[in-house]
Amino acid sequence: MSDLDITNLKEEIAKSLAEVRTKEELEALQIKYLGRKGVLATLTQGLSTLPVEERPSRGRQINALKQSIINLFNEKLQSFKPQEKKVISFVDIGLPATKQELGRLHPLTQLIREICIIFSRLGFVVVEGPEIETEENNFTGLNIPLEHPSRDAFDTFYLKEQKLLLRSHTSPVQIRVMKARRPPLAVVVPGRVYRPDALDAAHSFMFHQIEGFMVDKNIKFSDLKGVLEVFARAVFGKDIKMRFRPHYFPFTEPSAEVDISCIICKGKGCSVCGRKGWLEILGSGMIHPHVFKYVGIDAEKYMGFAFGMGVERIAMLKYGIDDIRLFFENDLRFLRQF
Ligand code: 2U9
Repeated sequence: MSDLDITNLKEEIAKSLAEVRTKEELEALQIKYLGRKGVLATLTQGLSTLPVEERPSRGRQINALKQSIINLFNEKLQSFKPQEKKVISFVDIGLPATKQELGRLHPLTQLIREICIIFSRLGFVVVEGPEIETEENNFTGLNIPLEHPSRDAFDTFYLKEQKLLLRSHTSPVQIRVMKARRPPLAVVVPGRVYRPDALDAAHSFMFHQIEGFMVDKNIKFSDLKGVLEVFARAVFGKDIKMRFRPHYFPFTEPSAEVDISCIICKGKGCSVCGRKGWLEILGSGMIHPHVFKYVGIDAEKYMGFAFGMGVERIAMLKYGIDDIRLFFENDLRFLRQF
């Protein structure tokens, strides 16, 4: 092999390497030239056919050629290694941003907070209590007699242990507060309550109540009316009318149910209000002297009003929802509207 052949071979390899695009192509080329039966190996084998005195210088030539070819292959191999720094520091500011799904509060949580804020502006404090209660707090303290149907196992979830139950209303929290603190008191209590009702469009075995009470010297029924009017206007709009209908609750005397003029037909009568023109929103009354006696507050000295409402009912009226189950099914098409 002449010097010219060696230069040609180097150029031939450099040209082939320039066209290589993949590691597989590079490997194939490597086998062709540097492999056991490759071009370089053949050249080396050819040494034995030369006269003995020419072999050393030709051997050195072939070795130098082999080394320079190995260098060419190594250079090409380097070009396939990932250029890490460049890739990592590359930020394409033209790409659209990844969308962040924002969560939100459940509509009932939103409404509970809204109602609590309305009452706290009027001076009420918010108190929460346990969902597992005693019969005393849930019934006895509230002047609910032993034979009252709400005490029946069909109307209250009783637990096996220690005569405990799942509270059927939030009123036991008010008993706890009145036992622990002295008047003047103005308290609202939001929370879950439980009743063994079959699930349908209007009933759920778990729902939410907010109730409140105020106790001081000289608290009158007119104070109750004023507070509830501020509440109803804030939730349903300032144009609504209100009426108090006489009713009976064991824990208040006198008692009244409160209606607002129908927010759909403005009192004319429609399918939502059952042609009555009025929607019932809550129960209320003046706290019964028996309740004051039970918690150790002097009923001769103090007076108070109390009210209670179902939050789901308020939400259904406010937003025109006709099925209570929508609140608990976790359907995002419903929840995203709030
Ligand atoms: C104490 C004394 C009295 C709270 C009251 C109501 C009337 C009432 C119901 C409305 C619909 C509950 O969700 S509902 O089923 N509530 O009608 N609640 S007065 O009276 C109290 C509370 C605590 C110590």
